[in-house]
Amino acid sequence: MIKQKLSRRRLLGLASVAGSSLALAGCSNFDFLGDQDDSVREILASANDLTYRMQRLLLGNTWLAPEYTEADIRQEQRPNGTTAIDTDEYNRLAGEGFSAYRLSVGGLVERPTSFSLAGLRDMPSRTQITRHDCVEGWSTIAKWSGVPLSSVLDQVKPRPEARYVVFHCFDNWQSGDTEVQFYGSIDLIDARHPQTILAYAMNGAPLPVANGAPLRVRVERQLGYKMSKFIKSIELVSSFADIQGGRGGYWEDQGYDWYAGI
Ligand SMILES: Nc1nc2c(c(=O)[nH]1)N[C@H]1C(S)=C(S)[C@@H](COP(=O)(O)O)O[C@H]1N2
Ligand SMILES: [Mo]
Repeated sequence: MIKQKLSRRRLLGLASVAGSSLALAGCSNFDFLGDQDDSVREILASANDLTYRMQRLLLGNTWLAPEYTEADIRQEQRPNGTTAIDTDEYNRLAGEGFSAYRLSVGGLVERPTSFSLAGLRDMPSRTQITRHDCVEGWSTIAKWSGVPLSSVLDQVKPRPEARYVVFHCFDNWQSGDTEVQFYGSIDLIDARHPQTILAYAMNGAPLPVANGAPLRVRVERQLGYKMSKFIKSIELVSSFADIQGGRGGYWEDQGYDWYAGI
C-alpha cells in the first residue's frame, strides 16, 4: 500500500513536469476511458483510477518493465499466497505431471479453444528475468518462461466487446457459507503487452507447485497479487461485475486496487 501511494505521488510529480503535453494529449485518452462500461466507470470513481490513468497516459501502453541478468537472481522466488492445493482434481493432474491438464480459453471469443501444456510449450516462448513486487513489501528476481498471452489471444480471437481477461484458478476454499475461488483480471492492454506471459517454467525448471503449477501469469508492470497462479481457465469478458465479488479479483474483492501499477 505504501508502495502504491509513493508511485501515485511519483506519477503526480511527473504529471506536473509533463503539464503542457498532458493537456495536449489528454482529450483522446480520457474520451477512450469515458466510453467504457460500468465496471470501468466504477474504477474511474476510485482513487485507484489515478494510478491507472496516469500510467496509461504518461507512460503509454507499451513501456517494458526492467529486465535483469542471471547474476541478479540471488534468492529463490518466495512462494506466497496459496502454495499447495489439495483437491482430487488437482492431485490427479499433478500426479500425472499435468499431462491431462487443459487450459480452456472461452467467453467473448470467436474460437473457444483448450490448450494442453505440451501444446503451449510448442508455441513460440518468451523468457524474461524480472522483479516480483508483493504488496506485503518484499521483492525477488526470477527467470520466467512461457507463452505470450497475446499468442493465445490471437488463436481464440477475442470479440470486439471483450475488454478484460479473467483468470480462474484451481485454489478454492470455503468461507462461511460461500465457496471462494481465486481469480484475477487484467485489461486487454496488459494482456497483449509483450512481457505478459503464461509461465510454465521458473529459473530454468518446470514451474513448481508452490509458485502456481502448471501455469501462472506474469504481468510485469503490476504487483504480485495480479499474477494469478494455478490457472485453470481463462475467460474474456466485457465486465467483471457479475463474477464473484464483482471487483475483478480475489484480492480486489477484499479491497485491494484493481490496477496495481508499480
Ligand atoms: N491462484 C493464486 N494466485 C496468486 C496468489 C494466490 O494466493 N492464489 N497469490 C498472489 C500473490 S499475493 C503473490 S505475491 C504471488 C506470489 O507468487 P509466488 O508464490 O510465485 O511468489 O502470487 C499471486 N497469485
Ligand atoms: Mo502478494
